[in-house]
Amino acid sequence: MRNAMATMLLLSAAPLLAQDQPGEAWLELPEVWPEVGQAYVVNLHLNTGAQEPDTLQMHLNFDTAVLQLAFSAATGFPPVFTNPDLALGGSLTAAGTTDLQAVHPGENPGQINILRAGGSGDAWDLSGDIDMLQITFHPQSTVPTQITGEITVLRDASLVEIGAPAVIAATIGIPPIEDLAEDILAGFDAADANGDDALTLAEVQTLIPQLTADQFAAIDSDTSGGLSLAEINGAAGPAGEGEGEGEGDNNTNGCPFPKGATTFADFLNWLAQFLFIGMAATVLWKRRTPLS
Ligand SMILES: [Ca+2]
Ligand SMILES: [Ca+2]
Repeated sequence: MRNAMATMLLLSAAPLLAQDQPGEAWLELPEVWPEVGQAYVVNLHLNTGAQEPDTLQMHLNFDTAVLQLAFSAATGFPPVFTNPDLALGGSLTAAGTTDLQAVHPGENPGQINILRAGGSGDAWDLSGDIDMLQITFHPQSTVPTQITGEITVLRDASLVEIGAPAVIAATIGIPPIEDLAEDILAGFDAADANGDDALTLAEVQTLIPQLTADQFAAIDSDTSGGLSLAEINGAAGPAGEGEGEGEGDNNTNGCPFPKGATTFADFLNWLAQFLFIGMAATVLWKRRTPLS
């Protein structure tokens, strides 16, 4: 379970691929980890399918203890915080679209509301994967946090709904080394391009583009420049070992089952095969025994 959670964390921390369902929105994240004091620019995409939308309503939520918008200024009354860093995406700008409202409400600084109230005959002249917004955050911390939200309304020029209400979610922040190790473990074979049973920094970065040399070094305990399964298992901690076993933390090198999920899993696999062969042999033996 933890493995799966860690994988989810990383998958969402990596730049997200385009969604293929009309009506979906998603966040494209930078290929670097967030840093306190460094602008962190997130791009919001929207897939309108083949339709040219005319009406849009969506919102995003984020934790202001971890993420703050780069700049906010109150305008009008009641105060509405309009953020210049909520820049329109390239494709919207190219289409000459200036009527998208993106507001950062003063009464709820952890929310961005995005609205485009159109009407029949007032459709945007664009479709497909649209760059909606570029949102500049200033990370206050690098702990993993989520940006969530949803599209509630997306309609075409005939006011036909495009897709269904869709959830928007991404996790950003730097996972602990043991979570990183678990994700490397899960993608080990795919990342080991040259099949030498060790992962170089470049190979690991095909899996986790944001992984830094320092994070790599934290797992490369023998400083060989390559990560072996044993090193990654060691960095992954006891999470991968049997939850009910309780033996992982106390394992030493002298133990018949060295610390690591793979080795223990191999043992279980061997045990299952042993039992299966035993059962098969019993069945065969019984079949060969004449009925009396
Ligand atoms: Ca390799
Ligand atoms: Ca090594």
